[in-house]
Amino acid sequence: MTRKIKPYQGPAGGWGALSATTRFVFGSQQPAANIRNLLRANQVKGFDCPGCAWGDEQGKHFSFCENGAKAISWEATTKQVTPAFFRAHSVGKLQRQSDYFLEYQGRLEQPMYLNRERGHYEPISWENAFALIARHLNGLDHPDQLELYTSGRASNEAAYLYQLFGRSFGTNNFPDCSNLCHEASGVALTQAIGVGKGTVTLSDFERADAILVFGQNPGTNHPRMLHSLRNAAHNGTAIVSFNNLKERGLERFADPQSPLEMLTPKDSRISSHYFCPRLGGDMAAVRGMAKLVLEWDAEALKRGKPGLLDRDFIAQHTHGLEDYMATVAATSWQQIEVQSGLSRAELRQAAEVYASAERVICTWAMGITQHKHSVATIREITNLQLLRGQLGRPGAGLCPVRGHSNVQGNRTVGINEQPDAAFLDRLQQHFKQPMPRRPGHNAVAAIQAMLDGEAKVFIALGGNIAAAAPDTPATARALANCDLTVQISTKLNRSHVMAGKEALILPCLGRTEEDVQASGPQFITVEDSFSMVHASQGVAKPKSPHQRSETAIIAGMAQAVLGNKSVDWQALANNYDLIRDHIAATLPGFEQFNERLQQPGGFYLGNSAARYQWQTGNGKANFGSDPLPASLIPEAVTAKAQGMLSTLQTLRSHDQYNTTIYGMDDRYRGVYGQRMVIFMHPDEIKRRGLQEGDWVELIGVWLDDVERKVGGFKVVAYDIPPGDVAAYYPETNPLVPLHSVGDGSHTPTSKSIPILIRKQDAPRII
Ligand SMILES: Nc1nc2c(c(=O)[nH]1)N[C@H]1C(S)=C(S)[C@@H](COP(=O)(O)OP(=O)(O)OC[C@H]3O[C@@H](n4cnc5c(=O)[nH]c(N)nc54)[C@H](O)[C@@H]3O)O[C@H]1N2
Ligand SMILES: Nc1nc2c(c(=O)[nH]1)N[C@H]1C(S)=C(S)[C@@H](COP(=O)(O)OP(=O)(O)OC[C@H]3O[C@@H](n4cnc5c(=O)[nH]c(N)nc54)[C@H](O)[C@@H]3O)O[C@H]1N2
Ligand SMILES: [Mo]
Repeated sequence: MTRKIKPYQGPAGGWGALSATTRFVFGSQQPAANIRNLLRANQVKGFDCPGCAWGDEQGKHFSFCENGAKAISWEATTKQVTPAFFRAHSVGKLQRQSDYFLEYQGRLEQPMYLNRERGHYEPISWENAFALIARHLNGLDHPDQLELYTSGRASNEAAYLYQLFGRSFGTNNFPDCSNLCHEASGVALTQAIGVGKGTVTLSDFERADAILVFGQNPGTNHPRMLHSLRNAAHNGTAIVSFNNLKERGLERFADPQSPLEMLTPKDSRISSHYFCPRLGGDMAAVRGMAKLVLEWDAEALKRGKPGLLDRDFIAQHTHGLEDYMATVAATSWQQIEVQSGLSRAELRQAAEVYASAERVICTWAMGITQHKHSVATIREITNLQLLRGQLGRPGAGLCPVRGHSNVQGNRTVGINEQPDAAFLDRLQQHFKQPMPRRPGHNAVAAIQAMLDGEAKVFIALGGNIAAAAPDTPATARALANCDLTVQISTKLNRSHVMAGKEALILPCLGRTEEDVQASGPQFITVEDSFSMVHASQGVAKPKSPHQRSETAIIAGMAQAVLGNKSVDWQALANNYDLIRDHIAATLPGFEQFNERLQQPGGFYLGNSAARYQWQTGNGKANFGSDPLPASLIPEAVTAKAQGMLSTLQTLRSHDQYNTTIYGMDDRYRGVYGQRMVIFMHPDEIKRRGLQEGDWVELIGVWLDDVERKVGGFKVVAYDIPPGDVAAYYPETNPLVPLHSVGDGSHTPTSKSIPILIRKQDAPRII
């Protein structure tokens, strides 16, 4: 493995993607299985790619991307984590290994129990594992001492059964990866338009005149989105990117599935305009654009011309324009320019594109949702769209681009710590048993409850909370404080080794694998970012006879804990059609669920806002009128740092899927063979008396006196606004204070962490 930093000159995609895919698919121990799997990815009779939540283009023969191929091959590995492996590796020893090492060991193969006395995981039968869970749960003083975490890969069927299990037990404690991810989108959109989901469908991307992409790196995280953006750019659609970094995927793309683009030097320009705001500066940037649109509108009206606002839409459908206009008028250009880091001239260019386009889509991801004022920022993006009625029309709307492949579906079917009363009423009526009404814990609250000893049992349906959550040492203490931690997982990860006093690993089948139950082969369903629900059926043979489906595992736990008085859990695990019948009976939009899945490509759940039905308190789409935050970092923190503060964003490299590290390269950012790097502007490097290649430690500065520090990072000069720096997650998670969360979203502020950077000696082993 050669470590080097070498700026990448090519387009995103292209031969680099093809050769990386080939290396990943053929370089593994199961190339034939990988190819068979890939041919069935995102096909009508195949499985939904577990990579991301972007929608499927129907009728395409190949429907996967480089990073989808990695996710699929990674799951298909023939390597297994056997009892012999655990005999050879104590938990203490495993704790000292890297995340890459842990996941690289292969698929979890048998249920395992952590014998604390011996310090090793040992095999346990499924029955004994379920009995242990039942003993702990039935011994709790209160159902809210249980935390049920979900990561967004779980199917609709598994997630629905899981929430039914939790609520039948008596708790709404459903912390989930969404709380660390797109929560702000759900909160802001629900306030503004009455539904916490995007309003567009995939075909809208073909009809838009302008697409504004905020805080998102599709070249790595949603590569199939580049196809939509490329096609739009070819049709003359303006693509305006707002990103703290110059991401290659937003600049240029060569489609590895297009012979013309591969064989000629003809790649596609993606963005027509590219702006690099300061971290957290997007709300100010959008406010600047809105200010210009409102000014131009007023001038046009004065000259007797038609204005720029969609006055019919505003009058009929919205509330709060006057307050919003007053707030915009009260926001000074000075504040807008300082906070956004963009000049008035730049914002004018952006506003001109917006104002001259008939149909505009705004998309966004983590660069928008992981700040303190994320809810207000998404309200501001919505305000901009409301001004010109850019919603509910073909080619126009709002599009939060989700992360995990079924994170949206999980929320739809009830993974929600604050469920609405109507849903609970329906569950109660249908299952003829009371449902808990107390709001539950989100991810940060769950960690705090475990730290405080209020929560005693932690069960995770997938994911890797120990590495994904903020304040890593605090999260580790929280897990260690639990009487029992249970991980339903495909691969070994940090959460298995940072475990509770007692701990279980329950190995499950993956999305790509055949799932055969008593009634025969099963399929599951998922919902993508565009509210399309469709079936997904695995094609690969399971690797171990001991692995069970997520649904079967949940049913087994529920049966052991609750018995089958009000729900026949085993019957549901035997035949997932029956779970879908319950979903159809309790969730609006899923009527005749099983029948509608027969349509190739699935069905559209619909979006009330896209139909101009506003399920808000006042029955209107609401303008928000939050002022810009007075400062992006608390003033007390800035004062503590005495002028030496940097703002850190923690982001993904090209070779990772969240906490799963596939490799050590970040090709488009020119980083090879390493992950411990910090991207800094050359002036910022100089200002700190540093040089490129120096080793530094990063020290968190926060309102509390907790020491937060990580070391061994190499300085890399990069095109990033001075004062802002970037490094990879999860290595930087120890720097994110548990209680630095978004207003109204409670999402850790992983994209704006105040830190100091201090030179250190070269690490001994480099
Ligand atoms: N291959 C792969 N695919 C994935 C994932 C993965 O890890 N690997 N993760 C999945 C998940 S769960 C998610 S949520 C998504 C994440 O998808 P992204 O949101 O694309 O993920 P990040 O790497 O966090 O990238 C954040 C982007 O926002 C920019 N940014 C950061 N802060 C700001 C800001 O304040 N303003 C602006 N304008 N830009 C900013 C960063 O420069 C970066 O380009 O991807 C999903 N798909
Ligand atoms: N600092 C910082 N922290 C962040 C972020 C950030 O940008 N910066 N991003 C946040 C975001 S957006 C998210 S979504 C979270 C992600 O948080 P999580 O969803 O908790 O983490 P993942 O890394 O996606 O989980 C990987 C593990 O899931 C298990 N797994 C994989 N496939 C399956 C399956 O099919 N079934 C089951 N049961 N298990 C499976 C494997 O054991 C694997 O080790 O992290 C968040 N944390
Ligand atoms: Mo995410």
